[in-house]
Amino acid sequence: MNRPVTDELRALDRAHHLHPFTDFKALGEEGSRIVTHAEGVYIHDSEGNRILDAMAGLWCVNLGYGREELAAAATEQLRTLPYYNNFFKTTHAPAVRLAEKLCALAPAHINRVFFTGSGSEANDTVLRMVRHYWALEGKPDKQVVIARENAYHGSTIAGMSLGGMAPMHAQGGPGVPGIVHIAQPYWFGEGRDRTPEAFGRECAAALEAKILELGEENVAAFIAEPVQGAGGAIIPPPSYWPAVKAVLAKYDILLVADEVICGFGRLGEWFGSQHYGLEPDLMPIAKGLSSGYLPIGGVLVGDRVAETLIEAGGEFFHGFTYSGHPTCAAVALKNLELLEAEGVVERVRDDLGPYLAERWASLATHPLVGEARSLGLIGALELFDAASGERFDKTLAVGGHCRDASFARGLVMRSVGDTLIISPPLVITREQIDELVSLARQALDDTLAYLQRGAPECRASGQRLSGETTS
Ligand code: PXG
Repeated sequence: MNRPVTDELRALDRAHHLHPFTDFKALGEEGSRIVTHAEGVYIHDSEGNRILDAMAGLWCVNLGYGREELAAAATEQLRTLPYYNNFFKTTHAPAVRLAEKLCALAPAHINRVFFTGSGSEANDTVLRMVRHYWALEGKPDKQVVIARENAYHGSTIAGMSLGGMAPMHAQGGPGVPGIVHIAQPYWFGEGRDRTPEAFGRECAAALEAKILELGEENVAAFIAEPVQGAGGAIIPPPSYWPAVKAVLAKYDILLVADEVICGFGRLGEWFGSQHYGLEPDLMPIAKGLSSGYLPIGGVLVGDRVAETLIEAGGEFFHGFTYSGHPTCAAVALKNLELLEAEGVVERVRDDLGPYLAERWASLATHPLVGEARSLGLIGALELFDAASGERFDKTLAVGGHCRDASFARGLVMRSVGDTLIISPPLVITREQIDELVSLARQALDDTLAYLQRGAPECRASGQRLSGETTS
């Protein structure tokens, strides 16, 4: 450990750096962990710890850390053409080749892509594009987008508005008008008094009820993550998507599948939509597109929407300086080529996903765990009080405590309230999955010991528990 450098960086961080989604004051008191380097599925910090990164950075490092081929692709492109735009009738090979590759991987009805710099920008693009589409179709009243509570679609104003995160809606003034939210298919959190089957159908029925309430003639699109990520790795009951598909088939409404997390192998298919047999009109993408090595996103645009936009003529007044950035595109293309050449997506589907499912399910017998679920390489543990079958009092911050215990044991998990979630790099091995599950069990044991030591008394004395401050 290099203590002077760590101390210096912590002090400078406190003095000058406002972190995303962070309580600035609390983090200032606690100080940041400084990540120095990474390889494979492990990150290293400045205090000499090696930590298994079961969040793949922030749901994005699908190919794992330290891939020389990606560094080489970036270097080569930086030397040849580091930047040029795609405005004013120009383009360049990396953007074109990446567009072609993405359309080859996407379902057959998707043959166009609009590039952005991030997932949030992708969803801003979605909102502008669906409304423009309906205007071109001569139905300018079709403006409203139906989204879901507790969804995450980004942190720009449009991304936040499409998302259903109540704390985000409560800050920064009003969001974009014309966006409404319906119930999420979160069985453990909101439907445990029904069967998953019935609850899934009920959530789909909420979509139809909302369409009827608004009037089909006013509804532009329904947007949803195939599996909700940031909301808590919420895998819908098996009845949900078929019932939603049946509703959408009855009405002329576009389907937007937000693939920012589910895309690029996470669920064992190239896109989460393919796992559920969806045929979305639009698919926002980012994160795993470049394995997070460089920032890039986009919207995959199905033929129905693309053909109208193209045939109508007239400019679509939308785009970003970094739309199709050549260096980001070159890295993304190499990333897709490597995922394909190494059979990563198939391995998640046929081997690693089923293996994780079996190992992860073994945690369900732990006294703190109410449910252990996974699909592909996404997983969640729902913490609860086995004695009562109820959630813990929020002030105990049990999830935050477990997340910190996990970090201390050498495993990055993320907590969303009292839900612990994982989304490891897709190149994780079976042995590393064993290590992940064993470290998660130790973190659960530590958390149980903390509760048995009398966490409520800690609270009553006003002691702050580390980890309750940052999400
Ligand atoms: N859609 C989905 C489904 C996402 O998960 C975005 C859009 C926005 O992407 P950008 O690139 O603009 O961040 C995301 C991002 C978390 C967390 O705490 C998740 C995201 C971002 C930040 C934090 O789990 N997902």
